[in-house]
Amino acid sequence: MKLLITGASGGIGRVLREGLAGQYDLVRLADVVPLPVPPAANEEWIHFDIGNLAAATAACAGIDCVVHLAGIPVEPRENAWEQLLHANIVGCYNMLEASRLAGVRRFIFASSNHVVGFYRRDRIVGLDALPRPDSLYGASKVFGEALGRLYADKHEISVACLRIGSFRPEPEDTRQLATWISPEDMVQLVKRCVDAPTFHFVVAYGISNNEGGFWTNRGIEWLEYNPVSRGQDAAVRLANAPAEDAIARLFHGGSFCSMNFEGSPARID
Ligand code: 15L
Repeated sequence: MKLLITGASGGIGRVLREGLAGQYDLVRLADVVPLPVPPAANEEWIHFDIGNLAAATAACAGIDCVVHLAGIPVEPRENAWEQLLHANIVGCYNMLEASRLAGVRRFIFASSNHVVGFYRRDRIVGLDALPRPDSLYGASKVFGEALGRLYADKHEISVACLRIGSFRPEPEDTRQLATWISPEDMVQLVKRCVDAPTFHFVVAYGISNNEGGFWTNRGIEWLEYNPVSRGQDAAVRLANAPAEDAIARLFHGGSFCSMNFEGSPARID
């Protein structure tokens, strides 16, 4: 099994690299910035911009599974559309199309919980919920998931879309008690998707074993993702954390929902 990890120098990339070390024949690590630690014996470093299809295709040569983490991981405050268009829309298309051209058979996409950010917190959402993005960032991830579905159905690439919650060493605020995914669980989830017997298309919520979570992975027990960390263990430490604003606390996406909000909460069921 030969992996390509895009965004390998980022927060999730670094943790995956460490957590998957020595387990695959090759891990090709791609980023536009250098790796914090030089490549080990079964690793390669490759520098390319995901905006460049030819470079992306070359990066996919000989690869069995792409783990696509690269992209803008937040709602940018400035030039949001231009930044997201390049990194999350064009970049995601290029990586899927490069995978097709290079004969990659499996693609794991770092999607986000912000594809369902405008669901109300009293509603637990499963894997078949319609998208309700809370930001341009969330909408860019909806696009990535849709494109993934297309490449699974039309080009027979196995695609996994991981709706990652709050990836942090520890929960940092009260919302993250529900949305947290620990580094350990993140590694487990990606590894399950890499190692699973052939599948067609799957969506999974990237969350730890949190009490009071907003999302359920019911229906994909076959993936055998069994998170071990528990957000609630940080509840006492966060008892006096600042309260969320009036819009953020209504919806799954928290502060992504209140950013630039001009709507009427009563109309959002
Ligand atoms: C995300 O998708 C972001 O990448 C991350 O930085 C967090 O903000 C996270 O969602 C979250 O919802 O907490």
